[in-house]
Amino acid sequence: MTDILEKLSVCVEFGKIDIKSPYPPSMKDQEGAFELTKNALESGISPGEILEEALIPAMSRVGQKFSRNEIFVPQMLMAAKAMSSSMTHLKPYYLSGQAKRRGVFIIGTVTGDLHDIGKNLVAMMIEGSGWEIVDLGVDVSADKFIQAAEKHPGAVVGLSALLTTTMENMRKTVAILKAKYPALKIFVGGAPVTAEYCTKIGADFYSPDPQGAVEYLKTLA
Ligand code: B1M
Repeated sequence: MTDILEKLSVCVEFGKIDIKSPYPPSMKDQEGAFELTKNALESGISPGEILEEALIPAMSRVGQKFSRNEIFVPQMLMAAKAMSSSMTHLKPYYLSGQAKRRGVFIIGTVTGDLHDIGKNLVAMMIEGSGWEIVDLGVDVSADKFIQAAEKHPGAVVGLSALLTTTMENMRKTVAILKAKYPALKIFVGGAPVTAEYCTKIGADFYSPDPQGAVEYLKTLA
């Protein structure tokens, strides 16, 4: 890994958002994830490398430390903010190169779940592959998904869940949506979700990552 990606990964892991950010105190006045991402892109490192080699491994380390009670929610939140500041530079790359919209993809994180980094990533990748995105945000009720499906006939719906406790809300949302729109294609994902769970709750497709989502959607449009 290049020096710049290593530094970026450390910034995300420790929640250093940008040069002005006072947190963490040990990194005061140093460039943060915002500047380093910009520098990395300017030096020719691809958005994919930045994501795969710096950002995702950093968030994975954050998760492991949180599991071991070595860090707590505030630190995790700062790491998420640093990752989001990096993503502001990557987003235009994911959005470029689209000729025409292939369809509408409605996406949201299910009720009770506030995690949106992975969901945003999936949305960006799908948008970059030519789909119009209707992003309903986080903590999205089944009603909101229904309203969006009504407004966009023929759309595909994507549900994200990051907590084992909110997987049940994913199941309920799928059941409500399928009862109203049996032909609606529903895509599920998020760290605790599996292919088996997808089948069990009657969703149509599961992918552990954004690329799988993009590939699946290619088969539909
Ligand atoms: Co939370 N959190 N969190 N958290 N958090 C996890 C998920 C956790 C695994 C950490 C841990 O314990 N190791 C754990 C869940 C445990 C469990 O349920 N088994 C956890 C917990 C417990 C909690 C709280 C309950 C903590 C508390 O308050 N005590 C709380 C819950 C709040 C709520 O939602 N109601 C909470 C809060 C938070 C923050 C707000 C501080 C922050 C979220 C900020 C935000 O999203 N804006 C946060 C963060 C940052 C994390 C970790 C560290 C990172 C998540 C992340 O962004 N990963 C996470 C640990 C971890 O995952 N390593 C953790 C990077 C992202 C790119 O990956 O979201 O998995 P991910 O998305 C992937 C795939 O899953 C997939 O593609 C993405 C890219 O590869 N994917 C899809 C995701 N959605 C998809 C949809 C698809 C297809 C693929 O189709 C539709």
